[in-house]
Amino acid sequence: MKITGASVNVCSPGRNFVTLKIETDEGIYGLGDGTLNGRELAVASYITEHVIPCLIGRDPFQTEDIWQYLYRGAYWRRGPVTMAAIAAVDVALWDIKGKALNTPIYNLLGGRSRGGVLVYAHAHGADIEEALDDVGKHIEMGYQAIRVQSGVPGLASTYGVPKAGMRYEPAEKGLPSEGQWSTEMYLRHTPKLFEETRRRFGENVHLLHDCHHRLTPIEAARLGKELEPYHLFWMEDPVAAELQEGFRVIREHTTTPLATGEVFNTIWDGQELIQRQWIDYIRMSIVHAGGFTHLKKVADFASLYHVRTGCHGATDLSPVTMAAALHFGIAVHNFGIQEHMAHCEETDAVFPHGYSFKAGYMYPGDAPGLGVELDEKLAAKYPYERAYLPVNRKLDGTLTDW
Ligand code: KDG
Ligand code: MG
Repeated sequence: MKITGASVNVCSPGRNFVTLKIETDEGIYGLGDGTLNGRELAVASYITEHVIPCLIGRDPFQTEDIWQYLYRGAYWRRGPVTMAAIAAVDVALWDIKGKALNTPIYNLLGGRSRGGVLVYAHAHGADIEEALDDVGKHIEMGYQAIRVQSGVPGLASTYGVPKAGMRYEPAEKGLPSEGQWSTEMYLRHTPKLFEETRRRFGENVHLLHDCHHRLTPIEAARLGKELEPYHLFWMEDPVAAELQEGFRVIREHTTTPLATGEVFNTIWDGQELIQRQWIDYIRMSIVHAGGFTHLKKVADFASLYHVRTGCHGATDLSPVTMAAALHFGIAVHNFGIQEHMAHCEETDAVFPHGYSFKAGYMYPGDAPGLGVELDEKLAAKYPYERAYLPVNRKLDGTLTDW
């Protein structure tokens, strides 16, 4: 089999997505997601201008060699744009392999290690009461694991909480909006949120929380300690992780489990974190970390150190990545949990898919390959619209992590 052509589709059914389609001489094609929130066109151009010309004529079954060719062959390694482009190619090739062999991708990754993929949903509210109502709604929908975020009294906006009456979607059209941040206010408020959540819902639901890279190690250590009575499934991204050693300080002070890695692109971003057992869950995703070929190696490496997977799955990861994550999650032995932030109706219509949700678990379906399509005609009705993630400032105006 040979690759005969490839094209990049950029569309915006509710939000922007970058999708690669690779075609072969046998009429089989594969899809890959290359979406990088707020930087979509950089990946689209990287793939179109620099990657597609190198793919034509290659055997799509050679996923390892093509991965190495695109990674080592670029000389300029790593980084979110490069790795999202490589992921788009890698996932499309695995989709082709699965279709050609007439089997779902999970069978090529080792087969089923479990019956379903435990997922966590997002609950949020402008204050604790609203957030708790949302937790209740998600429990009624069948979720067994729920991330809880609430507005912080005194702050005009908070990460993870939508503007009144709107669906939560971090990227907004137009130039970046500016949020406000106060660590003091956040640290005073967050333990109360979880105290109330446990009081109302008891211990039979997994609770998660995302600090979104905003604390210093010692601040995160304090929060982790204060959250211990509420037995979180994890505290996510307590600190920005460029400095992996920052996690050592947190780890020395608290038994609250730690998760990080949604912004990592290769194993080298989290190698020390894993090897030193400073984290419990690695959140790297298929789209931002080079596809199945690299993420499988990360998971296998993590398994040696009792670290489990907890892949990023916000709405900026397209249904193509969601399907890929479910094949991955059902197959890898050290799977922990999968994030599930449901897409809007427009997105689901543009990407018809076979995966499903039932009673807290998701299932990849049994279609050959990924089990996701791209309706190109419908996609054309939703042209790309420039959008950015917000930026964040402390109360005195200092720019800080968002
Ligand atoms: O594009 C950025 C979002 O995907 C990110 O802010 C979502 O932190 C996130 C999460 O845990 O889902
Ligand atoms: Mg996060």
